[in-house]
Amino acid sequence: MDEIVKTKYDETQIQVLEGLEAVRKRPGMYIGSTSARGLHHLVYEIMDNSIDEALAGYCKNIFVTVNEDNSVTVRDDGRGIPVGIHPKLGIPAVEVVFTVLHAGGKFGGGGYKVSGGLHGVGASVVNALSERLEVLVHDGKHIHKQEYTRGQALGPLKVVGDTDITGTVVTFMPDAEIFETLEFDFEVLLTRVREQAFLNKGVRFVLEDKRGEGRIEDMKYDGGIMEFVRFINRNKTPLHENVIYIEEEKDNVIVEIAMQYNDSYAETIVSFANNINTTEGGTHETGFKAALTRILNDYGKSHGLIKDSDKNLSGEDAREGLVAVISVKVTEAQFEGQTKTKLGNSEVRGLTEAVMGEELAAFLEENPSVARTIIDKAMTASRAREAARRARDLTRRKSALESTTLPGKLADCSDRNPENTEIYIVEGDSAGGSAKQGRDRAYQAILPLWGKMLNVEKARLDKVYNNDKLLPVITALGAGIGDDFNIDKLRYHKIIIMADADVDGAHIRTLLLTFFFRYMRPLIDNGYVYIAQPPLYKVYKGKKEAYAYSDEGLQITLREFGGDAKVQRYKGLGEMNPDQLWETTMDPEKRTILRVELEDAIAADEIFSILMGDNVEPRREFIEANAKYVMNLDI
Ligand code: TSJ
Repeated sequence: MDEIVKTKYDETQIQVLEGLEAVRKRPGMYIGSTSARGLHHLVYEIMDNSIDEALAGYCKNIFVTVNEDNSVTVRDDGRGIPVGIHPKLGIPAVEVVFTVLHAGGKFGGGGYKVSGGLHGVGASVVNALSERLEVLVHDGKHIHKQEYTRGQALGPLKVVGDTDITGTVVTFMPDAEIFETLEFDFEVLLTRVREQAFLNKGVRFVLEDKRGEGRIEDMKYDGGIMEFVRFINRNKTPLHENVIYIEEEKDNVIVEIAMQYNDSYAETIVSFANNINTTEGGTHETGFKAALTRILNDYGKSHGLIKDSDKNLSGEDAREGLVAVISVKVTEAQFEGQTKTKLGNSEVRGLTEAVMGEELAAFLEENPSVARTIIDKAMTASRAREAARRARDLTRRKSALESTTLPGKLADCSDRNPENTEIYIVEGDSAGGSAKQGRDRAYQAILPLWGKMLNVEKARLDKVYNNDKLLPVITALGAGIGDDFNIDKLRYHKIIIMADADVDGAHIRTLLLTFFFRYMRPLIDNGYVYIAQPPLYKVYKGKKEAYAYSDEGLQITLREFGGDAKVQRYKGLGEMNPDQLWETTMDPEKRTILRVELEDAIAADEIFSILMGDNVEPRREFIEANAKYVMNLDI
C-alpha cells in the first residue's frame, strides 16, 4: 500500500514539474505573448483572483502596486487563500495554487478560463514566469508566507507572525529571461483596473505607482457601467442627460446595459461576458443591436417620427453617436473567435434582445423628449447614408465603365494571393515614385496618396466615399467599409503606411489610422496594419555607410565610425532614391515595420476623439508626444 501511495505522489510531482516547464517553454500559450502585453497580463491573472473573491462577496478592497523595483504587489481584504493541507497532494492549498498548473493553456487549445469563480487559475503561470514570487496569507490569526523562484517553492509555507485581519498579498518580479520588457506601463494597468472597477460596482480598486514621481488612483464606482458610459462620453457632448440603464436577470443570465448618445458619428459598443472584454462581440451584442434597431423603428413609426415615406432605420443609423456598455453574466460562457473573445452562447442572443427590447421600449415611452432626440439623430444618419449609397453606386458604375475597380495611381503587384502581398500607402508623389521603382513588384503594391485628407472623425459615410484621398484606399483594399466591410475580400494582408518621420507624417498616419479604426476595424483587430520605419540619417565614412533610425541610433553609429563621419539627414522619404528606399524601408529582410495594435478599444476611441474632435489646441502636441505610446506599437 505504502508503495502505491509513494508512486502516486511521485507522478504528481513529475506532472507539476512538467506543467511549469511547459509554461516556461511556451509562455505565449498561457499569457498570449512575452511582449509588454504578456507582461501586463501577469497582473491581470493575479488581480482576477481577488476579483473572484469580491464576486463571492468576501472582499471590498483591491490594491495593485507597482513597486520601485518594477515588481508588482496585489493585495486584497478577502478571506485569504486557504492554507490547510490539500487532501490529495499533501501540501497546503496555497502551495497548490502556485505550483500546480490548472487546466490547459489560456491562449492555446485546452480549457479556456470561461468564468469567474475559478480560484487560483493563472497564479501558477505567473509564478512560473516570475524570477521570484512571495505570497502572504492573513487568516485572522497568523501570517503565512511562502516564496518561490521560477515556479518552484524555496521552502515550505511558514507562519511568520500574528494578525487580526484576513487577506492575501502577492508580490512578483517577472522573469527577465522570459519577457522582452520588464517595465510596467501605468496607463495600461490603469485602463484595465478602471474597467474592472466599473464592472464590479462597489468594490474599491487602488492602483499605485511607486516609481519615479509616484501616482495613485483610487477608484470605486457605485454606479457601475452607468458610470462607465459617462466616463467614455466625458470628452464628448451627450445628447441627453441621463444614461439609459437596464438590468435584468432572465433564465439564469444577468443582462446589464448602459447607453447614452453623443453628437458624434462614431459608435462605441463595449461588451463583456463574465467581466471578460468580448472585443470580438458575440451573441449579447447581436441581441442588443437587433433590439435597438427594432425598437427605434417601432417607436418612431408609432409616434409619427418616421413617416411611411421614410426608409427604415438601419442598424448603423440607430447606432450613430451611441456609447453602450453591455455586460452579461452567464454560468457556462462559451468563448469563440480568434482571440477567444467572442461570446458564443446562442441562448444569450434572444435573452439580451428580449430584455433590451422591453426595457428600451418602456424607457422611450416614459422619456418622450429623449426618444425624439435619439430618433432625430438616427433619421439624419439615415438620410446621410442614403446619400452615401447613391455616391457609392455612382462610383461602382463609373468603375464598371472604366473596366477596372482599381484606382489609377495604384501600382499593383502581380501576386493575387493576399496572404503574400502588401500595399504601401505612401504620402507624397515623389516618395510614391521612388517606392514604385524600388519595390519588388511581385508582391508589393504602391498607392501614393494625393488630394485633401479628410478628418473622418467629423464626417459621415457619404463624405468618406466621396473623398478623393480615401476612395482610392477603399478601392485598392477591395473590402468595402463600415457594415459592408468584408475582410475576405481584402487584397493585401499587410497594409503599410509610409509617411515622413515628422509631425506632418504623424498627422497623416493618425488620420489614416482613425479611418481604419472607424471604418475598417477588422484590419486593426487582425493585425494587418503596419507603419513603415524610414531612416532619419545616413552616415558615411570612406566606403563605409550606415543608416540610423533614431537619434540614439545615430549616436551609436557615429561612435562605431569613430566620431567623424559625414551625416546626411533625411528630411523626407522623397530624398531617398529607389534603391535606398528599398534597402532601408521596404526590403523584408532588412526593414523594421511596426504593427499597430490597439491595446484597448476604449482608449483608442478616446484618443481619436481627442485627436480628431473639436478640441484643436492640444492636438498637434499630443500626436508628437504620444502617437507611439498610445497606439502601443509592437514590432
Ligand atoms: F491566486 C492567487 F494566488 F494569485 C491570488 C489569490 C492572488 C491574490 C492577490 C489573491 C487571491 C485570493 C484568493 N484572494 N482571496 C482568495 N480566496 C480564496 O482563495 C478562498 C478563500 C476561502 C475559501 C473558502 O471556501 O473558505 C475559498 C477560497 C477559494
